[in-house]
Amino acid sequence: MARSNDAVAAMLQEFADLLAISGGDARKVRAYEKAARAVEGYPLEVDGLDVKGLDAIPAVGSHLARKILEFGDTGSVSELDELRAKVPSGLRTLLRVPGLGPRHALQVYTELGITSLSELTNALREHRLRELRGWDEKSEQNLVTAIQQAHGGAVRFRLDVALELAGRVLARFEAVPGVWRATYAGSLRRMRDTVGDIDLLVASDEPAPVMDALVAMPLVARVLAKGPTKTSVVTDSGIQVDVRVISPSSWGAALMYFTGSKAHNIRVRALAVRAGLKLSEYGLFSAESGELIVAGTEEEVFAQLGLPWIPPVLREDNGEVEAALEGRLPVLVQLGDLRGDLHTHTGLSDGVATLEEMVAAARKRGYEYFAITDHVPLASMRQVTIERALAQRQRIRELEPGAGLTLLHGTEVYIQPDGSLGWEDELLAGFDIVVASVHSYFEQPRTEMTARLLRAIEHPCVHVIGHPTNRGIGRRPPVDVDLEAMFRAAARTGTALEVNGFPDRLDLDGEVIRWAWSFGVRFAIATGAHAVSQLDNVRFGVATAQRCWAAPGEVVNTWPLDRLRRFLGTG
Ligand code: DGT
Ligand code: CA
Ligand code: CA
Ligand code: ZN
Repeated sequence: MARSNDAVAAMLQEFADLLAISGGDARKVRAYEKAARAVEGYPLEVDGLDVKGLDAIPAVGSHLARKILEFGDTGSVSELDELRAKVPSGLRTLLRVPGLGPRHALQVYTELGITSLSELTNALREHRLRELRGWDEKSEQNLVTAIQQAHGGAVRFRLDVALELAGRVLARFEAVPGVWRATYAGSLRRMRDTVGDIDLLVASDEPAPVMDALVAMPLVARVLAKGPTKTSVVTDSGIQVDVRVISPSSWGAALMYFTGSKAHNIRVRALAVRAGLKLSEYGLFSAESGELIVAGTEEEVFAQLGLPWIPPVLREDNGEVEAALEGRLPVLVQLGDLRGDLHTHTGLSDGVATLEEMVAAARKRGYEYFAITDHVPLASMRQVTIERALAQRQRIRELEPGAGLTLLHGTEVYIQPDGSLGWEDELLAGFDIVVASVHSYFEQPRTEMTARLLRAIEHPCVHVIGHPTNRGIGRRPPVDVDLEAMFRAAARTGTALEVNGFPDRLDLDGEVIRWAWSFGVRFAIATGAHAVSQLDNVRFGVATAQRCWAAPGEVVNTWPLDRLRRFLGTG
């Protein structure tokens, strides 16, 4: 695959777009566009061509040939860099949106203040573009389709997918000579529910071999830009990866900067300014003398600003900087605080592992207790009759003495459209733990959905509401429910709300948890695992709870068994 041609074509296309946006000559814009297409389709690798060879490409004259050579030699083009500097970064981001084009990018940027793909998709969802001059319902829909096609239906990517991909690229970097450290930053390090792109940071005094290793990786589908300090590629799964190579001496400052969030960075930089300092990705400097004060580790930079180290999950400008200044950063729930999983499945319902396998895996994780909560009948599933559930209970009781942990025999019941649970109360009362969740009729109107969930919450046998809003990341919006009414009922009845760690759920999610917390709601961080490997998803549940400052005490499965049993009414 002629990858250098793609990179040059992307460079020329960016040139054309930036020229168009900054009011450049229309003929010149077209010339760059034509050259981009010609290079893309040219049978020879442009990397190996001299001026004469480049000149021979249709639509490429000696002027553009020199630009292409400069790009090949330095990884960048000075005239393009100047153009980039003139165009705000938000607007440049929009230029990369498929199907938008420079003219419309400028329009939505100036008229709607949109600076990112996610803001654009929100505006599309709210039908705000069709209000603009020259737009209508049809052109709006065309853009939606173009974005969906380019992004395989999802504009942002699942945390687990991004994490796995980042791990593969970082493993490659660690094998490059001269690399001192390599890690992920950006929204991935902050463990946001989804990531827009992956930001990787590499500490090395020799950037070139790192960038070469990256673009040579088979998983790279397209090189967007390749330079000595920053390279951006798109992988075969459609995720963009931005790689920055920085000097090991500025590791801490660079990690802080590229971890973000942008809003958090702005807040921290303002603190620096007030202290007569200047903070950048290169370090913390004296504003007056320009002398470097500190840059090596995040802890040092924070300390010089009078702050404790702030965990990345909190860096969203949600008051964490103020809290840090006042010494009241929360004690966050940690993975190690969890004593057990309260929502798991086996082959009795739709899981793929046996009861014995799940229990052995739970023990290996060091859990003190473990709940098996197979589903109850659903048309599309093998029936879990009460006989089979009771047989499972018997096996659990037999297994428990040698299991090395306490086993809870639970069930996950489906909340029917009217809020009933489909099982007799006497049967439900026989389970150690009952998780109730909505698995159908997601489209119910708000009043009905609220009444439905409230009835389940108020049911005396229900201990936990599973994945309470039922959103499916990239596939289904949350149900329409009066959250406040749900929180009040959960707090009043002592029903825990689940923080489901499955990466396409993460439900409840960050903002919602923080709000629920103010009502005194208790949470259960659980996986709903259907396989041994999925027990690992608990870490995403923990990160989700951490993002909204959850402390261990609020999470029922950090409690010792006797306290949990009292909560479940079985102690
Ligand atoms: P994403 O990719 O949409 O999930 O979110 P982030 O937070 O990873 O954003 P991204 O990839 O655009 O940038 C990574 C980090 O780099 C961001 O969190 C903060 C830092 N950063 C990037 N551009 C700027 C900027 O213009 N100003 C400041 N202060 N920080 C920036
Ligand atoms: Ca990012
Ligand atoms: Ca990025
Ligand atoms: Zn489940």
